[in-house]
Formats: sequence, C-alpha cells, structure tokens
Amino acid sequence: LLRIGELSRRSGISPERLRAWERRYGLLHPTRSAGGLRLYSLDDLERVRTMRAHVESGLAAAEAAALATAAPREPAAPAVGTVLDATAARTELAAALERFDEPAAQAVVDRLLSLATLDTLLAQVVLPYLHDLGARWKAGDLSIAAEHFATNVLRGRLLGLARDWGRGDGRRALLACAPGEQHDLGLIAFGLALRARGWRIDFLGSDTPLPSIVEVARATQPELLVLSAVRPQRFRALGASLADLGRAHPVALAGEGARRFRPPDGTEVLLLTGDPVAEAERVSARRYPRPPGP
Ligand code: B12
Repeated sequence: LLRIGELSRRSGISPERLRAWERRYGLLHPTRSAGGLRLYSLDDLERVRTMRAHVESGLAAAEAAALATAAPREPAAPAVGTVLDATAARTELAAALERFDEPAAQAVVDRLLSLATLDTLLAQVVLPYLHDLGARWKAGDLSIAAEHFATNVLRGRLLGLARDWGRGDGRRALLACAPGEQHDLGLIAFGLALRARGWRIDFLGSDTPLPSIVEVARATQPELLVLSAVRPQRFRALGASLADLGRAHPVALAGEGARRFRPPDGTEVLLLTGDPVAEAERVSARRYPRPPGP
C-alpha cells in the first residue's frame, strides 16, 4: 500500500491533483492506516496512470476518469516483500555498476521500483549497497573509478526521483551538508524518504557555508533543519553557532558524525543516528514547534 507521496511519485501526478481526482471523480479508493493516513493500492496507481494517459491524449478530465474507472484492470503487480529478494537485487545492481554498465543499472532500479516502494529500494538495496561499496573500496577490493562511477550513477538516479520534492504545502524540511562535508547521499535518501511521507524538501547539498544555511532557514522557516556529516568534527567546528541555530529553528544533526557527536550543554539539537529511512519515519511521527527564540 502506498502513501499519497509515493502514489504521486510513481504516477507523476501531484498530491493536490490526486486529491482532486479522488474527490471529484471517485478515482481512488484508499484505506486508512491505524494513524488515519490514506493508503492507496496498486489498483489505484493503475487507474491514475490510465487517467493520466487519457488526459495527455486530449480527453477532458471527466471523460478520462470515466474510462479509467471502467477500464478492466491489469493484474496488480505482486505485493511488496513477496517478490523482492533484496540480496539478489543488490548483487544484480552491483554487477551492472561494476562492469560500468549504466543502462543495465538503471534497468535494475526501474524494475525494483515497479516491485517495491521507494523506502524498500533505499533501505534494502541502495543504502546497504553503498555501504558495502565503501567497505570494499577501503579494503582495496574496488578501484576509485568503480566507486566514483557507482556513486555517481546512483546519486543521479536518486536526484531524478527527487524531482518536484520542493512542491506542495507539506511540512517543510531544509537539508544541508555541514560546512566542508561532501558526502550527501544519505541526506538525499533521507529527503526522498521524507518526501514519501508528505514533506516538502529544500535541499542545499554538499559543503554549505553556515551563513547560507541561516539565510535560507530564515526565508523558508523549515519545520526541521537537518545538517549531515560523516565526521563529528564538522559539527564541532560550528562552535557556538550551532546553539544559536538551535534557538532559531528546530535542528537535527545526522549521518555518521551525529553518532559520535555530543552537543555542548545548552545546545538544543536532535541527533538522528539511525539510517535515513528509519529516521524519516521517526521524525515524521511528531511535530517540531519553533523554539521560543534567543
Ligand atoms: C561515496 C563516498 C565519497 C564520495 C561522496 C559522494 C557524495 N556525493 O556523497 C566522495 C568521492 C566525494 C568522497 C570524498 C571523501 N571521502 Co568518502 N566515502 C564515500 C563512501 C564510499 C560511501 C559514502 C556513502 O554515501 N555511503 C552511503 C551512506 C548512506 O551510508 P553510510 O555513510 O554508511 O551512512 C550510514 C549512516 O551514517 C546513516 N546516514 C548517512 N547519512 C545520513 C543522513 C541522514 C539525514 C540520516 C538520517 C542518516 C544518514 O545512514 C547510513 C546507514 O544506512 C564511504 C565509505 C563508507 N564506508 O561509507 C567513504 C567515506 C565516508 N569517505 C571517507 C573519506 C575519508 C573521504 C575523503 C576525506 C577522501 C579524501 N581523502 O579526499 C573525502 C572527503 C570529502 C569531504 N570533504 O567530505 C571516509 C570517512 C572516514 C571518517 N569517518 O572520517 C569513508 C568512511 C571511507 C573510509 N572508510 O575511509 N567520498
């Protein structure tokens, strides 16, 4: 079952438009999660895709909806978890990337996205693969070229999936790597997992100077500002500015650096020490009110 963000991503239709199609044409038949969230089926996805195709071919929305709701349904894709063998998928992805075969790697990702949610793809395939890649590179089992090639193909693909993650009126998150930090893959994965939970993402990427982060945060007033780093020194280097930031906005520190960082007394920051998908789930479960200020 898919949440609205995932349905939107897979169908290419914005959440606002999906809600309108549901309300006006009865196109979707969501069930509710225990927490009251709407959950959509693969049949719903299929109807949205059919309706989209009819609208793009020039039909009026009402006609397109009538055809989509009447159309005999394709057999639904197999349920998540029953088919996806994550180990086999990682092996296949690794084999394609490590023979420098970009189209084959993209095809593996395409197929996985048709079988599983983005969360599953990230948590069970892409993130463990990247981690393993790093370990092998460090052990000298993989060339720098192979590591660069694989991470760049996956980074490009993840950013492709991120298209439009800044759209809509969802809870707003501002994501940046700490000054000096270049590792942004975990942060991108986190942004995608938040987006799948309805958040709106502003992404500043690698090595963002603190004054720029402050400036954007002032303008966008994020519900959560997340800084990521591999080394705790990057957070330590922020010194007293980190406490100032935490007084102005709800701030979280993430990545390997957050595991090894102890915020100085009086610094109000949340530490996200788990993996990007688990932490996206955790932060989505509660609200982050603005701090009272300096
Ligand atoms: C890809 C990579 C690069 C790429 C980064 C590309 C990019 N756009 O991100 C490039 C080539 C630029 C790079 C550069 C460097 N790298 Co590098 N890199 C890696 C590599 C191979 C993979 C990192 C990665 O993205 N992993 C995928 C993430 C998701 O997994 P993870 O890092 O294990 O993170 C886990 C958690 O920390 C958490 N997490 C991570 N990020 C986030 C974010 C959020 C929001 C949340 C909630 C959770 C979270 O989720 C993961 C678990 O699922 C690792 C090897 C490794 N073992 O990780 C080295 C590694 C991180 N790099 C390392 C080093 C030393 C460097 C360089 C200094 C090398 C050099 N001499 O130039 C530079 C530093 C550049 C800089 N100033 O930051 C070291 C860091 C060691 C340390 N602790 O200090 C590592 C560990 C390699 C090693 N074993 O020596 N690197």
